[in-house]
Amino acid sequence: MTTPHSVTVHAEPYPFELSRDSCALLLIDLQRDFLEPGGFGEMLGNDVSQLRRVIEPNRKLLAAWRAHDLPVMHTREGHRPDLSDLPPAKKIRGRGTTTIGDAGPMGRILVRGEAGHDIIPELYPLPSEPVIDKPGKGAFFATDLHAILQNRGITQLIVTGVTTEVCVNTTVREANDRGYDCLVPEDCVGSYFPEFQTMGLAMIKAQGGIFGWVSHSERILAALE
Ligand code: TIU
Repeated sequence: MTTPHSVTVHAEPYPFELSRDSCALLLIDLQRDFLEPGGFGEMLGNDVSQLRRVIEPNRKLLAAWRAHDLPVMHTREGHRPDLSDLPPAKKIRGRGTTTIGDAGPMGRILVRGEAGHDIIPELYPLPSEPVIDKPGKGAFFATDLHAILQNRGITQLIVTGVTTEVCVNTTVREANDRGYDCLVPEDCVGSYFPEFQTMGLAMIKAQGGIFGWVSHSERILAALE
């Protein structure tokens, strides 16, 4: 629906009516352990350059959201230092020699308060921007994100971050089931695997936008200006 405070963003499968009054930018898990050389992601053999290309477009989108005084929220995947919120199945998954909670290259892996768990400096949250600490892949599971969004009257989410097929996709699906409209700018989400990047985006916009819309940060910025 077009309103006086809405702008039209060119998107697939059809244009997205972005309401300035009710649209938050949600940045998913842009954490040092996933993106930085020498972090946990790279230790597992992943090519972090596939994720690092999202930093600059996210920086521009974040700057625009802040300049327009629109709501911004961040998430981090991680666990309590005593690991009491870490499911045993998640702890042993992958059969790795080093797993969540163990000492890693930037502190204990995916443990809150450790250096590698924190958000990269390029996209660091302002004190006024809520940071949602989540124990799962989806940002709604076992967090207060839904309550915060409802309290602020937010019904639309621009979802960015990493990784496209894991935490971004899970969050978009969770948001969709809770009634939110989600728009994913393709240049602002990243996967270690190019084929998952392509299919992760294709799944969102398939079947008439089964989970949401896909666009590009430049199209969102053009609509806002
Ligand atoms: N944030 C997020 O996607 N966490 C992951 O574990 N992603 C992987 O791709 N492994």
